[in-house]
Amino acid sequence: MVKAFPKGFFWGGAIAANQAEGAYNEGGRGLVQTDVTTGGTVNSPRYTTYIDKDGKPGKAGGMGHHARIPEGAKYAVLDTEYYPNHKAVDFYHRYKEDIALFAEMGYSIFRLSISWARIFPNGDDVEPNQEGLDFYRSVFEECRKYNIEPLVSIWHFDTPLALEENYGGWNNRKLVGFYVRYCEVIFNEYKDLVKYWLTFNEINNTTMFLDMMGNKGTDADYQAGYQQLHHQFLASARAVQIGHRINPDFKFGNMICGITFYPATCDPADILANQHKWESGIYYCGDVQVKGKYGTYAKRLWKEHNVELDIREGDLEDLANGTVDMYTFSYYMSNNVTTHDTDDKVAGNFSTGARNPYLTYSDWGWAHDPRGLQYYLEKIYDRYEVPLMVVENGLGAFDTVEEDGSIHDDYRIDYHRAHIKAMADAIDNGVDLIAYTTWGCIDIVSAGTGEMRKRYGFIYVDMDDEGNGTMNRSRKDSFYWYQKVLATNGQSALEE
Ligand code: P53
Repeated sequence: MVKAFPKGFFWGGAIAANQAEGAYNEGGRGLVQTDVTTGGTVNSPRYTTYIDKDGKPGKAGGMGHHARIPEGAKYAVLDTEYYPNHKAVDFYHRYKEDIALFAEMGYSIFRLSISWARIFPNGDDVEPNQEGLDFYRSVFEECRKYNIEPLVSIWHFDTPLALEENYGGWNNRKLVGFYVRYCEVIFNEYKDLVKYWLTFNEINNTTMFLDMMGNKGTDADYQAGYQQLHHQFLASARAVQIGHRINPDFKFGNMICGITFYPATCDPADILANQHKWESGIYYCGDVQVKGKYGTYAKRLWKEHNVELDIREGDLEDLANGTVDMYTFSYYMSNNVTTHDTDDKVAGNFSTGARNPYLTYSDWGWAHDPRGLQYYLEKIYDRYEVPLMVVENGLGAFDTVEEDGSIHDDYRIDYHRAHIKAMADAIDNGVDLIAYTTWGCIDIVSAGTGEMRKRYGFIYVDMDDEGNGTMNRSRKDSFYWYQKVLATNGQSALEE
């Protein structure tokens, strides 16, 4: 049988508000954590900036909720620093031009996120911010104009900063209520424009990375991480229930950072360690959100780190009643798990473990592993049997602009072609895969490093790591290649 993508398969691309929009202090928007996060590189971290209790500026290593600012300090934007997310690539003002380019490529779906702080600038405001609501209405209408289905992430690492400061972020159960209120507002507002929603982007990152990248999470880190996740699971489950009442046609997805883990050797201890990494890193969140209950191994995980979860009456019923309709995930790479000491380690941002001799690695240390995508798809589909979406996949790479302005990014084309073939193989093996949205269909600010030069787009944006450039958009070779793939429902990639 000839392999093919099913009729009506969704093809498109994905971005996130804080990495693309810019306009960080326009339209009544409140601050989020990336607004106080500097740029970094593959070898140097991003920093979170603050003013300490004595009024002295400072910066703490790490980003998002992993950054630890001193007691009594307040997050602050400092004059001495450059913050790449402030301008990002100005999608806020250029969305019409960008969506027209996506339509030219032939998108049938476009994944973007709503910035919570545009709707509720402080998170706990009584009334939503009308300018924020109008902005996304206009973006969704623009998509509809071209028959592009919006796929909307409700949270993409961007809790309003005021909720972090005044409530302690997701450590606080009150966040569940604030999130659900935000969801109710956007569901009612966009119920005729948006059908597909993702509740939390890469929800599993909070605990999955605690024992990766050289991290050694303490019991306190795990306690906090698992409690934050419990609150997010509840928030997601309640949002799903409310959403289905507001519009029974809504389809909800979870969203998992999908790393395929392999045992580095056939030592049974490695096989087991790998199985346990799947449980703690990948299944833990998927099981709650898709099956509606904590996994069989969850108690062991909590015990291992002396975690005492605050689970209240009714919580488990909420989780059971708020399961998602589809499983969605990002996929960039695989990782090797081993109990053995090894000198041959991968060092890159967000990739760790023993080097896999069968794979090549990107300039940022991410393994190029299309078979790992097929493996992930088949394993996950067999576990849950709900429709799957690959909502992020791409290659962060340096691009060179030729004198005539062209950009020959064959490496990116090769990366996507191989992953598209792997998806077709998984479909051939019975997997119900319904969508593919490539990451950063347009160049945007890297989440991990804050760089512009780690480019993922099929559309180039003229802008460097210090914010210099015209921000003009241009088409890379991959743009024309993907256009052909979409025009043939994937066939041209399978035949190359
Ligand atoms: P950047 C870690 C590992 C895999 C994916 O990442 C990850 C992360 C966290 O950065 O994040 C997703 O930009 C995330 C996007 C992000 C994209 O992968 O660090 O959902 O926001 O931009 C690529 O190269």
